[in-house]
Amino acid sequence: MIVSSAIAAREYQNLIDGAWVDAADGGTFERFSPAHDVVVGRYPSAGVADLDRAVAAARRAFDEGPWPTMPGVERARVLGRVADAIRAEAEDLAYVEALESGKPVSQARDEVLSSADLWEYAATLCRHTYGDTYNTLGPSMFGMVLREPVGVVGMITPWNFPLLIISQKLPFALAVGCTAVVKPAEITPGTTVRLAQLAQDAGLPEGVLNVVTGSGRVIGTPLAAHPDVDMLSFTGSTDVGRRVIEASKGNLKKVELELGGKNPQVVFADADLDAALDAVVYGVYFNMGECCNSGSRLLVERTIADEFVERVVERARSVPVGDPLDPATKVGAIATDEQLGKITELVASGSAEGADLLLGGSRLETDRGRFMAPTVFGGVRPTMRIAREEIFGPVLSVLTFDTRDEAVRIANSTAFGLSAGVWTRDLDTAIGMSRAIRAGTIWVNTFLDGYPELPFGGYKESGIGREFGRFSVDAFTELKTIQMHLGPRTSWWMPRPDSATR
Ligand code: TXE
Repeated sequence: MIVSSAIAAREYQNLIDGAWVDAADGGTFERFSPAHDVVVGRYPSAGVADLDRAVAAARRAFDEGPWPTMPGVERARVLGRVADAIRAEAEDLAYVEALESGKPVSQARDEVLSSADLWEYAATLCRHTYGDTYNTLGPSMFGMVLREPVGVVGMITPWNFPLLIISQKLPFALAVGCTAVVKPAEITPGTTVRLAQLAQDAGLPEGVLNVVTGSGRVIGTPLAAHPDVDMLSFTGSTDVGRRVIEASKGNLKKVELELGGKNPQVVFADADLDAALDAVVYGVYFNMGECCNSGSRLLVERTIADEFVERVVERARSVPVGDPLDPATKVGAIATDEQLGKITELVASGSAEGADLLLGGSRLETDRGRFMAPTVFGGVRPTMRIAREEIFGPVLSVLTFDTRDEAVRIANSTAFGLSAGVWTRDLDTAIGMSRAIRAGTIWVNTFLDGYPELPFGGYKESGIGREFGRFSVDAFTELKTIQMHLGPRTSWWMPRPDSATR
């Protein structure tokens, strides 16, 4: 395995009220590369005092403006400049992302460009957010519904797609005039801090965007609980999502959650099996399986199961695992020891519950870093932990079905409902499955595509609300109803002066 050398640590600060600052108590923490075991970033370890200052800045920037009332065209220009800046810095952002997360740099590059696309799309919403009017309430009443920014939005993001996930939230909130306090995952804060620099350079007014780096427990929970924060947008694990809801109850803030998944790819015998094979392998090993949309369950029709699974194992065996900085790598390092521990514990549970380990199953022997072998389990039953729990690693659980109804039952048999893939050439099966699977996104004869225009989010325990697209505006806005009376108003009980004289 190639292991890159000469990787230098970078120093970062927090952005609070337009100024780059250290933590008030001077505390710092380090992030190391999970592939190379060297320090790649040093960050302020923000505490509650830093968080309070960040929230106060966002509050002032919202209450006193000018951002929320600025003409949409001006906000659009700022967001457009951020998109251009992300593209201009794509190589460096991808490098930082690959080093901190362990993901292949080629994939990180794609994500950076997709992030720019999200900013560019959100810029269009600055000029295209509007309410409603009611001209049907009678001659003396006119009804208007305004969309107003919800206010200060707290954003807590995870480590698996740091720049992409903040770009699913932040530009959409900014587009409608919100201000923000962002807490990136302590494992991968680099690109979020860099993004804040680009946004500042693009002309975002002071205090509109504040970024604080630190632990979820120390500043994440207080951010979720903060009385001056109007909304919380969270992406991460379902467990922490529950804790965030708990913490947010004090001021009943709006909460939007993107959580885990245990997503099935359902392969019918009539499908284009070569295409399905490629997408199954890609769907589960992309981003080392550290992906809420990971296609971690393969549901395959029994008549083709033996041969198809044999081909999946064969293909999975040849997936290039290695140094994230090597352009040929498709599967990089696992983000943390804790995550690797969770993966190996769940793999052990699969064997203990009687599933057949067909490939992998253990950590790879390397001089440095933490790498997991692509793993496939056959003979999985829906009740096993590896069929129900999000592993967040390169582990595929294969289940078989005989009928479409059985496929639906198995697909819907977890607490999650984020996404699913359906592989068939039959229109009835494609539409029937798409309707029957309870998940926020269904891919038919494709997997893991995403467009800024199309909403994304989960059913059941996969989340609350939707990101992307024009629907994301719903989350970051409040509706205000204005009822306007026209002409003389009929009094409650007093006769009008003019009518008394008649
Ligand atoms: O996520 P967390 P972790 C899942 C995945 C993974 C597991 C743990 O299964 O194995 O989560 O990963 C902040 N109050 N996903 O621990 O803890 C934290 O600092 C407020 C799925 O990294 O959910 C980070 O910024 N905030 C997911 C963010 O929450 C808290 C992506 C997410 O971290 C907090 C990532 C607290 N008490 C992990 N504790 C997906 N579906 O995409 C932590 N945080």
